[in-house]
Amino acid sequence: MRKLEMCELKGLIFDVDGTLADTEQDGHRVAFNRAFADAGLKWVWDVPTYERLLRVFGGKERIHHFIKDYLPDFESPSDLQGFIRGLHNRKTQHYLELLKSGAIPLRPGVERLLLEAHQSGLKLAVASTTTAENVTVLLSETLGEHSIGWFDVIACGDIVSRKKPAPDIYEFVLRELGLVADECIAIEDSQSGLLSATAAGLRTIVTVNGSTRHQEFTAALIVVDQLGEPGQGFEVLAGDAGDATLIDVEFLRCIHAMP
Ligand code: XBP
Ligand code: MG
Repeated sequence: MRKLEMCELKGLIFDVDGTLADTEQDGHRVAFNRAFADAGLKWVWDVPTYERLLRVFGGKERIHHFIKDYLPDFESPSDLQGFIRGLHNRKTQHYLELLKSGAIPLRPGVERLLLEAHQSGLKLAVASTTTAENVTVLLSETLGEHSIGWFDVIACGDIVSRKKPAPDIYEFVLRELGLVADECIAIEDSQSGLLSATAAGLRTIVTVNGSTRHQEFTAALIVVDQLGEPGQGFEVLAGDAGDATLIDVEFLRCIHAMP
């Protein structure tokens, strides 16, 4: 039996892309295509292609995978990594511009839950594969710059060498928070994210989106279609939410305390 003090929920760790906001198809994909066009490349990632490419986490890794698997005749420059880094830097500029234009809102229930969790004294963290500036600008554009201060740890991108589905980013966050996995819950949107969080020992809630809805989430505590708002409850896709209609701190404490 777990010790009582180990049962207290102390931290909440959020994935970003697909979890806080639907960033991929209208944000990252568009930014990649703009960067390719800037570089004079005729590469266009349409929606179905990008959906497939999303299996590879990390923008630089995704471009590398595309070159290797989709462009067998591409004459790689001698410094392929440098070439990819240049493209990816340009992509990040385009992505930040999209965020600053207000093109990418938070998903339902995200602002409500972040605010409640912050006010109730839970430690908050981000564990994301994306570039750090993408996260801080998303937060400041949607919630105001002060919201960055709600987070004890914002861990992103190349801060670890192995990206999701490896557990490294969640292990890093736990070390930085000074908490053990048992004291936290992770919130993810994808199978690779779930694998990463559970491999770090974290109990994980999955909030799916259009791209991830049909993935496999057996290891999740519960799978919902959104965090929910009053009057716009979530749909439970797997697991038992009892009478709850949205994910709030009380719900998190209950589900965390379950054996
Ligand atoms: C999702 C990712 C990211 C983004 C693109 O991250 O894999 O790579 O698609 O961002 P998560 P970058 O779900 O872990 O937040 O181009 O900055 O990598
Ligand atoms: Mg995600």
